[in-house]
Amino acid sequence: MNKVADLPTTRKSWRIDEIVELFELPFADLIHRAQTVHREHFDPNAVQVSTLLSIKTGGCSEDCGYCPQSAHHDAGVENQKLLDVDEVIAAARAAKESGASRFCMGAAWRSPKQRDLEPVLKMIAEVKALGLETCATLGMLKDGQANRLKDAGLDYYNHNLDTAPEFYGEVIGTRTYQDRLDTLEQVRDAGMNVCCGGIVGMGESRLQRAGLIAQLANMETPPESVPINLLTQVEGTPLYGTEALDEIEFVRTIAAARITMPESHVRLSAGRGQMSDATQALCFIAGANSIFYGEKLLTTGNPDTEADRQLFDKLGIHPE
Ligand code: SAM
Ligand code: DTB
Ligand code: SF4
Repeated sequence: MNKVADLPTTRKSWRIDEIVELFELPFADLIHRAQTVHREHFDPNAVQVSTLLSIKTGGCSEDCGYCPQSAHHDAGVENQKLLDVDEVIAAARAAKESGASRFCMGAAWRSPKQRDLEPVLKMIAEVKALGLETCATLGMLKDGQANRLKDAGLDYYNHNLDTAPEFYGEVIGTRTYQDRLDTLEQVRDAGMNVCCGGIVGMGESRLQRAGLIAQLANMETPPESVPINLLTQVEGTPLYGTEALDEIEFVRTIAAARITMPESHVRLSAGRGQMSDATQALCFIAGANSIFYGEKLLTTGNPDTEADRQLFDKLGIHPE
C-alpha cells in the first residue's frame, strides 16, 4: 500500500470549476463562507504587517508585462545598484519602529548572481538580528541558493506564479511557468516558508483567476503567505491601459483565496493606494489578513503609514 496516499488528510484539492462556483456565489453568501473559514483559523481582527524595500531597482532582464523595472519597457524607473547593507538595516530598523513584524527585500533580478548573494545574506542575517521576520524576493533560485538563504536566517521567500498557466504566456516571455514551480520547490526543500501569489486585473478572465487560485491551493503544501496584487498600471509597461478590474471582483478573488487556503495568510498587496477604505474593509472581511505597510512598494506608491493606522483604528484591527 502507498503510505503517503493512506495518510489522513483534511485538505481538499480544488477543481477549477469549483472555484468558479465560489466566484459565482451571491456576494453575501461568498463573504459569509469566507468569514466562517477565516474565523475557524485566525483572529478575524488581526492583520500581519510587512514592509517592503527594493534593494536593487530597475534594469531587469525579464520582460514581465506588468513590471516597471523591466529593461524591456520604458517606464522611467532609474537603474540602481544593490543597496549597501547599512542602508537596508536603517530601513529595517525604521520599519520595525513603525510597527512592521516582517521585512521583505526585493531585487529586480532574473536570478541572483553568486557575487550578489553574499551581501544579501549579510542583509538577511542583520535584519533577522533586529528581531524582524525576514523575506526576500530575488527571482529564480538554483544551485543550493535556497539553502544558503535559509542558513542566513531567511524565513520567507516570495516568488509569485502571477497568473494561470493559460494566461501566463500573454504576460511573460523570458521565463516559464515551470521555472517558477522549480524555484518554489527549491524554497520548500530548503525548509523555508513560501510566499506565493499573483496579480489580477491584467486582462485575465474569471476562469483564469480561478485557475491561479487552483494552482496555489493545490500545491502539496499551499503557500504560508499568498499575496494577491491588483495590477498597478505604470505608463510605459505593456499592460498600461488594461481595463480596470471591478473592485467587487477583486474582493471575490480574496474570498476565493481565503476559502481554498484556510491556513494561509492572504495578503492584500499592490493596489491599496487606489482603493477606498471601504474596499479595503471588504477585503479584510473576505479574509485578507496581511498587508504591505509603508509609503512605497518597490517603485510605486502605497498608502502612507498614518492613513493605515487610522484605517486599522476605524476597523478595530490590530497588527499581528
Ligand atoms: N524580480 C523578482 C521576480 O520577479 O521574481 C522579484 C521582484 S518582482 C517585482 C515581485 C512581484 O511583484 C512580481 O512577481 C509581481 O507579482 C509583483 N509586481 C510587479 N509589478 C507589479 C505591478 N505593476 N502591479 C502589481 N504587482 C506587481
Ligand atoms: C508581491 O506579491 N507584491 C510585491 C512583493 N510581492 C515583492 C511587489 C509589488 C510591486 C508593485 C509594483 C512596484 O512597486 O514596482
Ligand atoms: Fe524583473 Fe521581477 Fe519585474 Fe519580472 S517582475 S521584470 S523578474 S523585477
